[in-house]
Amino acid sequence: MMDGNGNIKVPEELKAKYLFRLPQAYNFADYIWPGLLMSPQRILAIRDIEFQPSDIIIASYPKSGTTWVSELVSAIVHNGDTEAIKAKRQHERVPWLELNTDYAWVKLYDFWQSAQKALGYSPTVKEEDEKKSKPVARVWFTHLPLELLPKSALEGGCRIIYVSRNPKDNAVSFFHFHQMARFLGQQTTTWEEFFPLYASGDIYCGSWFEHVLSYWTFSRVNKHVLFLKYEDMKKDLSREVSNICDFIDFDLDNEARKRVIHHCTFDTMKNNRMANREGVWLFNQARSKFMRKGVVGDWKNYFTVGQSEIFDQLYSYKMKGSNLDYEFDPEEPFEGEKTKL
Ligand code: PPS
Repeated sequence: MMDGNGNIKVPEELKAKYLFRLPQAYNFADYIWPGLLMSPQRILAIRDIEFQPSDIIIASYPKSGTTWVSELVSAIVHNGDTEAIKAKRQHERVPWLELNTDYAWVKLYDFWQSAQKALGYSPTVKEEDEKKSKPVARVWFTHLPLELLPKSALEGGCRIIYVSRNPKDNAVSFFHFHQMARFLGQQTTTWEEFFPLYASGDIYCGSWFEHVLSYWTFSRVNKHVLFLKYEDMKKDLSREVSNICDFIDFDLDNEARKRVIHHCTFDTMKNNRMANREGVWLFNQARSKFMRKGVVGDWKNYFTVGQSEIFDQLYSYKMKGSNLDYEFDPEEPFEGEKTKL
């Protein structure tokens, strides 16, 4: 399946089927984009955003732990005031950088959200509490490939936290995501169809290898970029919280730190409507939960022996010389996050 240059050949009709199933799909800068959310105009316009040094961008290939890191960073910059952040949905605290906010449906959604607050169906924050819990930094998340990041971010104008995940678990999570994300067409694509598309990178956000390796190389020569791995966070969340705090020069006292860690465990986040994307129109959680399993090693339930062998070959080829490697198997059963306090 892989040629001598590390390319995976995907039948043309499979690629066409994927594009057909992706609502308003278009090609821009050599990537496939879901037209329900993003426009070339928006992607070009954000190239010129001027960031402040305290701003933080959380970047990732989709399904790598973006929401997890977003909740962690949001909790940290709110000084561990987890009660305050429970009163606001994550996307209000950590917006999606490349989302085209000019679309009528986005405006309608914002209006609906405000109406829910006004009618008391959704928590509201009192003005005095809003002031008290003001975050010390602005935070966004993005799935943009490195070369499309705003220029000011590339030039060190803000901090970037990149989170990555082993590509086998990432593929499985992305497969389920395609079934529930309305903007990806709630695709009924089978795993057999999805696997070659993922391996070749003929999908939204392109190749995992290109995305991750470009940010990895960038992080090694730029002090304003922190590179994280999902598997490290599963192993020792406390250590990664310290890592993030050091990176953004922020001190959390011990109590605040405990609160942040508890607030960001899989079970707490799964049951927190403000973090689990419940009620967000973009996702049909009746098909698959956003907070699905949150484990390392779920790929074993999907990859056939043959697919695993092909992927291992591809992985060795693409990652060679990068000095970057991932854990694919949990060392011990992951019954819950190790939260060394
Ligand atoms: S997205 O749509 O790209 O923003 O998705 P993303 O947030 O990057 O990834 C979603 C996966 O991350 C898992 N997740 C977590 N795992 C462990 N602990 C916590 N707290 C946590 N929060 C989110 C989520 O369950 C998705 O992985 P899967 O494997 O599908 O369960």
